[in-house]
Amino acid sequence: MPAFRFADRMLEQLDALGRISESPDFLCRTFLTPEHRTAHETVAGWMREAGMTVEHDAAGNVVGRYAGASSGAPVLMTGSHLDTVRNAGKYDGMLGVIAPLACVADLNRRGVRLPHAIELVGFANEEGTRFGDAMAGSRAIAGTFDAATLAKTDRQGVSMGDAYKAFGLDPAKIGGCARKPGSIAAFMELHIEQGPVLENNGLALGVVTAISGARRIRVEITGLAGHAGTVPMGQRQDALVAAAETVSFIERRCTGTETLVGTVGMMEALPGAMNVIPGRAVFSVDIRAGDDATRDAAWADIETEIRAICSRRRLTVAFTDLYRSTATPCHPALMDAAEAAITAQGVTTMRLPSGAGHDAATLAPLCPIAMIFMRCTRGISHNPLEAVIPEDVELATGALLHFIENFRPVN
Ligand code: HGY
Ligand code: MN
Ligand code: MN
Repeated sequence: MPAFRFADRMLEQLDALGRISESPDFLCRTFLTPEHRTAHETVAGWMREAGMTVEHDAAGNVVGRYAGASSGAPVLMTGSHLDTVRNAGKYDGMLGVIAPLACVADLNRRGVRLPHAIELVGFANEEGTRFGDAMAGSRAIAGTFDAATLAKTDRQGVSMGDAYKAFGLDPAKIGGCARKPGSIAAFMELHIEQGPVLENNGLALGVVTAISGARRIRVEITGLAGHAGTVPMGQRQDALVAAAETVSFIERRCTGTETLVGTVGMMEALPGAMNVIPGRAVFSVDIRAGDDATRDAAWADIETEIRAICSRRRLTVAFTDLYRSTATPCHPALMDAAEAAITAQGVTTMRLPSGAGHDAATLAPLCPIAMIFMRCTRGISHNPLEAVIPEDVELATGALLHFIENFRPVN
């Protein structure tokens, strides 16, 4: 006898998706790879079992549809991403696909048709792990996909456009994924919080108020490679030392301002030999804040400081913008509906911003958006230690089902 109405099956499905990885050693499932296809086809099978029709769209998303009581009914869209970061946890994104799937399966079991249709999307490339640029799947649906993105290349030099073709998709058809304005009544995303706030407040679920806007920049510092044993310390043009100074400055500049965060997640010292002074340093900067002005002011200071460090050390520097998203508020009436759905589960809740980016923010130009956060253990995410409490999964899915069943379009 299952312990829960939803969570037992859901946790099995999340475990199954957690085993679909490019590496036997850790979870990594990136854009336009065989593992992308396997995960999407697995979810498509579950969608069909739940009574949905399924489409794999030209952008690489998997889209399930549960018709409403009448044709032409407005559409409530929900979902999240099925791709992951490297060495990922198995709930970031996937929870937001498996929970609505459980909701639709329950509606289908009960023979319930709602005044609105439900579209459940497993988005592609929310993380941007392979090409740096993120949100390709949700941008395609929102109608904001930029074809210039197709020129972005992965570490092997493969462009996104070529990867689409190798995957069997025609990038020229991505524009056709765009939903017409007004065709989607709202988008609701359930996601783990990926931070400690809910847990610190002893709460299982929260209502998201706004989603931070992020910028990702690639920085390449060039000096002069040299012999580690012969070049005196005062005569070096060491690119890695300049990069190290930069990382410390980023931490100082981003500390002390509410919602502002700065991260250097990737760093390469080239040519990468122990007895060679690094002639090049290539690294990523991820900078975010609750409002774009705070974020952009911080980046302006960081860029100025990098240029000063390089000038002092007789180095050159090049910046490449990889990704940019804007800080996005959630819809007030949908936040109220989400709060009502949570309290209907017999628990209290709170409202909180999201420091993480989400497909929901990308869909904001298309329709009103809302998010429900679910507690994750110690707030850990983007890490295989990511963990959830089955009772929370049950509560979150009950709240999501309440939101879905009671949804009414907002203006
Ligand atoms: O980076 C993010 O905020 C999200 O995990 N893509
Ligand atoms: Mn993530
Ligand atoms: Mn995510």
